[in-house]
Amino acid sequence: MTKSKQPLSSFPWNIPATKPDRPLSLAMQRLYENYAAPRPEDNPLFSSFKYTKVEGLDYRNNDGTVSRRDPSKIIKVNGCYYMWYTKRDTISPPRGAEHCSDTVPSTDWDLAEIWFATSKDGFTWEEQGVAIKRPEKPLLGWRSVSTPDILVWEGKYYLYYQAFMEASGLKGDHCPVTVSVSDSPDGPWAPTHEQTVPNGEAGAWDQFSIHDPYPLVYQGKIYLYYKAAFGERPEYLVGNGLAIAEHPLGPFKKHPLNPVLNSGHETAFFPFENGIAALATRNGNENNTIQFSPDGVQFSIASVTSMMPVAAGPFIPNAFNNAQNSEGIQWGMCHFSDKADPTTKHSFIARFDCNLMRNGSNKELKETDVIHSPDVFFAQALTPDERACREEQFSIDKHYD
Ligand code: AAL
Repeated sequence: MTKSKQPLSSFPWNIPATKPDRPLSLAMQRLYENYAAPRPEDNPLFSSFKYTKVEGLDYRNNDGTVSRRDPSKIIKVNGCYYMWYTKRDTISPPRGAEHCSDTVPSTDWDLAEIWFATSKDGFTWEEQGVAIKRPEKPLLGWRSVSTPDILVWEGKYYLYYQAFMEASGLKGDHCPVTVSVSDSPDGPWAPTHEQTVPNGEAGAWDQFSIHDPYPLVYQGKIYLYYKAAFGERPEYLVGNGLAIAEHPLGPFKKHPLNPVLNSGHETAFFPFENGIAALATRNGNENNTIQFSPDGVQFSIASVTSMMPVAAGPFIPNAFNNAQNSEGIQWGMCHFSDKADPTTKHSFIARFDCNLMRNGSNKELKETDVIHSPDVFFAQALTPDERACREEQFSIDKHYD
């Protein structure tokens, strides 16, 4: 006699492609409601990341006097990839706000200029020279110009960047954003000397700084994302806001719902399908997530990942064409900051690869079980003070006797 098949009471072995019609734990509900697919391998906005050191950029034996960081998004012009970045070439590594001078930098991005490099393959780069020099005092950015990003609009090129009027670290990392214009990615660049994205009004979350300007063209307008850290340190948050303009020189109108991302430092944004995706790397409850917004404003977590690129500047083929059926990103440049030895502190630019492609049939770079070498963990060692404090606490803590 054959046993009649009973309806299964357990969650099935064969992963249902859509939400099954049965009671679900919150976790399993999220799996079906919050993500594009239950398996990350099938989620176009999930990726693991791989890194490659690049050829062609010299760091003076890593002595800390040369630093390159915060690469822009990458664009391709006449078969050549272009990136712009902060370059510091100073007589010493950063010495902190107390010890800085006209020639000694306070931070890694103090006394910096904006340089650019080109590449045929994204692995070997050729530095082409300075794009934006520090202007004469008291013009905007006389102390330092840093953290650039690029916009192409109606045949012209616009570089947005942080313009410091004092050494960063003196009061905070205070600066507005300005813009320079050129007819060619090779320059020359004409500075506007204007605060293109000004700081917020007194008391606002972005009152002191507009960091990491990141322009895209979306819905026929310039959507410029930016970061600000707010709250008195050490109790602060890092948020990302949006400022929208009809012309690259502004006026930029800040979105009333700012901040639009509650986490993410040096956040990279890219058009994806008909919306905007973001790499929320570092800082905040939602660090290490990739997020998506159907309208460029309302972001939700699309995936949780690890080892995300710091200060990512992806190659975005269609950054400026209104995010229509956008494919996504596969690689870009990022930076690593070598802070282990304060006497040689600097950053260097490297390449990352990922798979954040829509309709990607290829399943490479979708690894959720990324294993680090023990060194990575032990590099996060307790400081001597933290260890002493824990030893003391443990010796008096009788709760576990
Ligand atoms: C980076 C960026 C901005 C900050 C500083 C240089 O991480 O967020 O550019 O001002 O650090």
